[in-house]
Amino acid sequence: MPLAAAPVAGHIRTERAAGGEFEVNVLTDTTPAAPPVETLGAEQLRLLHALERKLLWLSAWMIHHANHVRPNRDGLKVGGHQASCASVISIMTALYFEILRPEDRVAVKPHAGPVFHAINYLLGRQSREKLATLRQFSGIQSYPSRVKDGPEVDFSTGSVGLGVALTSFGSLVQDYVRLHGLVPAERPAGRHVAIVGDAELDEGNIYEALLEGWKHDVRNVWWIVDYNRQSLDSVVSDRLFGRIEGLFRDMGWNVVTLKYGRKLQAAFAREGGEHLRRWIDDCPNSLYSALTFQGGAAWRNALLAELGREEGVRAIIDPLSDDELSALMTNLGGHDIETLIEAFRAQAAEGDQPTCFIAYTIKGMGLPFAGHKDNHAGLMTKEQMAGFKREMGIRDGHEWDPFEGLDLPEAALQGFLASVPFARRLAPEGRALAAPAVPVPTAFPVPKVPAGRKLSTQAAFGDILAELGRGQGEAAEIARHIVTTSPDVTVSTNLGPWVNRRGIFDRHRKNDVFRDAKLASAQRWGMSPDGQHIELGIAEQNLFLLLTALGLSHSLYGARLLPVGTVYDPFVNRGLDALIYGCYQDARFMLIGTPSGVSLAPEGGQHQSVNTPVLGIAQDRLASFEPAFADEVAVLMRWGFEHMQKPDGSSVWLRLSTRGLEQPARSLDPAAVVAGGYWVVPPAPGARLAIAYQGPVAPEAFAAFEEVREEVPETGLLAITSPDRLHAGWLEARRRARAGQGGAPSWIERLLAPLAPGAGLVTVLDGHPAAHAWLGAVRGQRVAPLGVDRFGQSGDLPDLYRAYGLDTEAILDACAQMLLPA
Ligand SMILES: Cc1ncc(C[n+]2csc(CCOP(=O)(O)OP(=O)(O)O)c2C)c(N)n1
Ligand SMILES: [Mg+2]
Repeated sequence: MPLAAAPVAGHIRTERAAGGEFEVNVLTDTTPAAPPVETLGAEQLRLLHALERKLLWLSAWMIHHANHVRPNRDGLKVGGHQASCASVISIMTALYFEILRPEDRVAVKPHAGPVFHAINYLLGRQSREKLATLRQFSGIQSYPSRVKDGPEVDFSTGSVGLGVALTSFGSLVQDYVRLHGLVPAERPAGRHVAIVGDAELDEGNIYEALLEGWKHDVRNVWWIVDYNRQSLDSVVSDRLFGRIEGLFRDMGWNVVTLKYGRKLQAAFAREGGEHLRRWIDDCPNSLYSALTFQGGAAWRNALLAELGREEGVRAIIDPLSDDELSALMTNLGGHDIETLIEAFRAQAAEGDQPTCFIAYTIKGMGLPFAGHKDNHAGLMTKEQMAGFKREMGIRDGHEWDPFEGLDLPEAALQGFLASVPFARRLAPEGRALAAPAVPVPTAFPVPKVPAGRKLSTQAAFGDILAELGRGQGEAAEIARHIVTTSPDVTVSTNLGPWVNRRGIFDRHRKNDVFRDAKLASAQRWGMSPDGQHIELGIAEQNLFLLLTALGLSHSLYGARLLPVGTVYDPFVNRGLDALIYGCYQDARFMLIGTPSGVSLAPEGGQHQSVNTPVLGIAQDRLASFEPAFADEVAVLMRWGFEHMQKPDGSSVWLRLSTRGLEQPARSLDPAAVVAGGYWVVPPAPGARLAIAYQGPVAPEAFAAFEEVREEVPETGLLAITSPDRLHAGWLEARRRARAGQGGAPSWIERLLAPLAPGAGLVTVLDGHPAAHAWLGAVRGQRVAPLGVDRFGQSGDLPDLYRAYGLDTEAILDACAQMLLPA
């Protein structure tokens, strides 16, 4: 069935805007309508308060147990963040036990990991044994991790800011798969929720994502900021959030500020209450934090000194004990379950506008170091814990009991937990969905080049993708599932022909104005919900976050996508943390880094990528390659689409070039290309010399080889397509050998076996030579690694290759050195 005709859960409405009239495809939200905003019943409130108390206890105990109860073998601090957990208890109680639906997807702020696991424990989705393994090997990770902590985690977090932004891209991807009819229409669409530490909003990637989300009209996203006005080092500047609120509104977000809880609001409503409100409103964050830490007597002194003479104020304060006064003064919106639930429900009933909730909280609320500016990594002492334990009514030996210390019948608590909406199963397979693999055609078309014409790997990539984009024959299915994206370098990375065939994705149908006006352009850029290219602004972190969301689609939304993202290879560095983050959660995508190295020549300078081959070796869950010829590109793209879908596969990175090369007429062994290298000309047994090349410097290596062979006929010529795969295979073989498992030698050991033990290997790539320098360790051969270790000079190819020592002369010199008697 052609994509355009796929059933779409939604309807079209026409909207008018400054740019004219356009159609809006409105997804039907099959989520059961939010209940009308109603006040919570007394019984429900009691249950929720009991669960709040339990989460506060369990999260603090998990961390205490890891630090003080479990044996410590190395004397190192285990750590954990009791104060960060305490700050967000009420927010997470309200969400998980009342507001969230099974189809919602959540990013939990990293330092609230223990609260998250405690919630799952209460819901019967986490074991008691596992709770005791926080930060232990194979135990619960320091921060929620999709890969290590199991299917309850929707988005990993840890590098602050990234998980937050990922929710926005997740929502976009959910819309994409629904509009393309790749998921059953009856499956409800979820809301994407991030529970955000306020310091996370210092990260620039948040604002990049907000801008991009606005462009794509992202809906159904909630960011709930745990506004404790504390980061790691300090108390946050007072006036900052006024600015931040404005930024959200400018990006089309609704902002809901939850500053005061019920008790304070009731106090404000009394005579003199206005003075109290103004005083708190004007109170600097640091003073408020200090008074919170000091407690009731300090609050009384401060309030009496400043407001004692104001009408009505003493009548509010005087009847209260120190503890009651402290409870009143710290009754902020983010700690008041009723305020929270009411606000969430009201917003849910409101519609799908992205919303930022700013929930005022106190870091460490309910713990001895509440409000103290140094509490970020603070842990309760054993004595403090003993007091806290008494206060919580926990008997020795019952620390992990789910209902210990709660003054409600166990059956009532159990019944409530079983009935919360989030406890329903999303699908028979659980929270992590699945989608079958998309069949990949047995061979990909290799672009045909007339004799004498040259072709670059970048052009070959564009041609192959465009050919797949025809969706003919065997390619029909894969073409439906490929989705491309690029941060404003779509045309210059040769994605143009694919985009012309498959269109640009947008929830709103927008015509191509140039095309309608019959103005000549090679690009046909009409936008529609059927399009298969997601065009991004330049910010590279957004590219990697979108690739991450697309690359998790099978697991999050039950629809298999084959994402392909193109970026100038040097600017991988600009988004590197987000790329690593995507790999960390095992997202599956194909990254095309092009152009790369100094071979982009006059266009180079600041655009040269030097370190990327080394990054490709070092990054886990990312198989990286650098082909030289079009037939290799075809092999690697085909293999990549398959590898991306395998349970034990990974993402794939192809480093490509704009340098055109004459294409060899030959038949290739695809397995060798994938394994990382092959002999173009095998060496004679016992040869003293070989030349190895990677990528676009092939012609220089070929020329040097022809000359060397005249004098040293035994020499071999090795094509390296992936130092990463060679290196990984070598390490794996060594690991197996150490474990006494023996087995076949690695591919690189086999490749190098015909050379003499002390043979010289001259290697060359347009990238950092460290990518090859390790080859000498494989069989003790000597390596002369040629490559680029300086940066930033543009020029033409002959000048650059000469300057950096990649030209035929340099290769010949290195060969000569290798042949000199030692
Ligand atoms: C990218 C990144 N930089 C630095 C850190 C170290 N770090 C961990 S938490 C934190 C401050 C967190 O403050 P906030 O987000 O307000 O959380 P909370 O107050 O709730 O603990 C910092 C700087 C990190 N985890 N990630
Ligand atoms: Mg904070």
